[in-house]
Amino acid sequence: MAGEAKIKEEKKAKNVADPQEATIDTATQEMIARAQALGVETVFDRAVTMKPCNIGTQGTCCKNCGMGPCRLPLPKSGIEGEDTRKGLCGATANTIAARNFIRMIAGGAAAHSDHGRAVAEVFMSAARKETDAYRIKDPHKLRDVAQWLEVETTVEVDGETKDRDLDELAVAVGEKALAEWGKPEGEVLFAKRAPEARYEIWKKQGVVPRNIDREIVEIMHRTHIGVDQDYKNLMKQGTRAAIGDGWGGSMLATELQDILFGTPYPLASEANLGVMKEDMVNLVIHGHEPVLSEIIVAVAQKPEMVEYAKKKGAKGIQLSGICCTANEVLQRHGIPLCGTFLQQELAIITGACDAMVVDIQCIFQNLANVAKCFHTKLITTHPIAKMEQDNVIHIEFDEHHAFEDAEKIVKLAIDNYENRRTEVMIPKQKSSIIGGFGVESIEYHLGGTFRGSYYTLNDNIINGRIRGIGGVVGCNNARTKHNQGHIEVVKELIKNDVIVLTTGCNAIACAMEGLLTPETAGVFCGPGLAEVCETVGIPPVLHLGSCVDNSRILLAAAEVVKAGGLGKDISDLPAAGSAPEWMSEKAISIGHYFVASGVYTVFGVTLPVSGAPVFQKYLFEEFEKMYGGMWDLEVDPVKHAQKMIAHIDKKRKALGIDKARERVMMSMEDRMRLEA
Ligand code: BF8
Repeated sequence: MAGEAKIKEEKKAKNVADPQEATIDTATQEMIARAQALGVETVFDRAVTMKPCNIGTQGTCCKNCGMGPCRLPLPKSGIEGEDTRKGLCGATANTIAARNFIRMIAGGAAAHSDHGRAVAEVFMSAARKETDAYRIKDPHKLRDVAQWLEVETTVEVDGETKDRDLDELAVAVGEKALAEWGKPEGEVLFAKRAPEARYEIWKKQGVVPRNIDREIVEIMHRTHIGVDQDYKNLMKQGTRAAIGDGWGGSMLATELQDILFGTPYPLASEANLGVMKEDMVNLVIHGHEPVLSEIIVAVAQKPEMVEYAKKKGAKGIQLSGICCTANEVLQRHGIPLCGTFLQQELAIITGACDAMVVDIQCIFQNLANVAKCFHTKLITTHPIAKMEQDNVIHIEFDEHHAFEDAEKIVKLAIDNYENRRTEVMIPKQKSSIIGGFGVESIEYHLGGTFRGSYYTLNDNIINGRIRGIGGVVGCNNARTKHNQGHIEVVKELIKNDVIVLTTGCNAIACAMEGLLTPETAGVFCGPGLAEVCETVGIPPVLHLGSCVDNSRILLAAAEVVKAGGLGKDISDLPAAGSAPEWMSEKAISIGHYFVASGVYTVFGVTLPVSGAPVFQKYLFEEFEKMYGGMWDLEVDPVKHAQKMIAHIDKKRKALGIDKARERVMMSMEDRMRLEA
């Protein structure tokens, strides 16, 4: 014990992270310790030496013009009487916090939506047969999506109605989809995929997005000095842009990816750094857009590539993924998850990463510095995401020569296998998982053709076996213990019979913890949820994909409403959202479109609104009156989950199904199991 205390003291003195304090994951702890032993700095160490700005954390630093930054910290004693704080132009704390908040929505919506646009462009190339690297893999979904985009799916031939030619249909869908970003009039077409009652609320509030880009641009305009100075009006625009993300850019990204690359169905795989293999070429794919990673998967599986790897002394090629690219290639191909956002440097620190290829979003610039300490080739591929360090290789990926680009990348990794210069140390830890869920597979597992597609799910919610639905998503954040919030929130929910739909880094965290297996149900779930999961053979935590795939959660919620018995709108459902360890602007946009869709949404860590209490109250309380959904912040994971459960119970009561749940009896055995 004394020895342990001494090590902690030494770490503090050296200004490096204590691995046990930094993460709950033992593989991550091992790699942080190895990095420190090798003198390689990671995000965990930087979180010790660089403290966050207190005023920025409160959301009340305005740097939107050259007279500032104007800083309006909340006085330690709080605000008594009138809040007289103001910036040089007179902007109040509410205005500043609201401006900052919706600029975060703009950043997040732009990232998701630009990803969607890139997919739409590749889709268009494929539809026009300008590339042979991609083709339509899900014609059924193409027809379904065509209807939502108001594209005719049939033609009249000699008085007979026939299905429209698939290629012709794909071009028409591509054109209509691309127009969603910048059409001069009308509104985002997928808004009508929300339940009618929800769409009517948006209409009444005047927040149906006109097109995807316009709402983002308008945020930048309104938050320029001297434009919108009313926090409520600013939030109205933030809401419109966020809906344009969730029900627009992100949803288009998901749908077009499914049509091009295939709609996911459940499959088995593994998760954590232990998926890397010492005697194989390790190529780690990291980022977000699957247009690149799909082709890399295809190329790495080619027999001639595997042969080439063998010639170079390796047993084969091991692909694995970091961040949402990982989720994309897991969902469709079963490629294992190497780790979450905070583990990206650690994959290189194993000494076994022969190449890491990145595209866009959530990529640390410090990867280049870490790669320099090892043999790892770091490859950027996207014209909008380059790095300044000279050890980074840029291979610009283009759908017109996709296979050549991917072959170059895979060969670079293979050629680099023999250059490993540090002792390889891959942690042993990895967990078995079932991924690949989506709106369609939930329908298959928990549905029925009788009385509506989500009937069995709804029935189990109504009879109380399933208490409600939790959408738990989002990032890791180095300001809080890696994965602790994710895992404790999810475990508390499933213990209380709340089924969890997960995406993003929460999904990877749950995968690493072994929560994505049907067997988990018998160990961690309450008796009702355990019974359902064991009967249909699904995990209590369903992996729905990447962060753009949060649109799958929206559509699943719309299906639950449609199946009946649980109200008329998403806000009537016994459901709640959560991002326990959020950090990105994308998470704020997601959080806000959940709220605008009628979902009570709790974030962990911190929320940049605390310095403007009136604005915070608007988001936390008054939003519920307008949208049925509202924000909340809770740092403690168990309380966080309990707040979600309290909201779920409130909705059960409003639906008159609270009594049904009381009839779900726990046996003595059940109780002992849960208390153990
Ligand atoms: O889009 S959950 S850390 S990887 S931002 Fe990034 Fe956050 Fe992970 Fe995916 Ni989403």
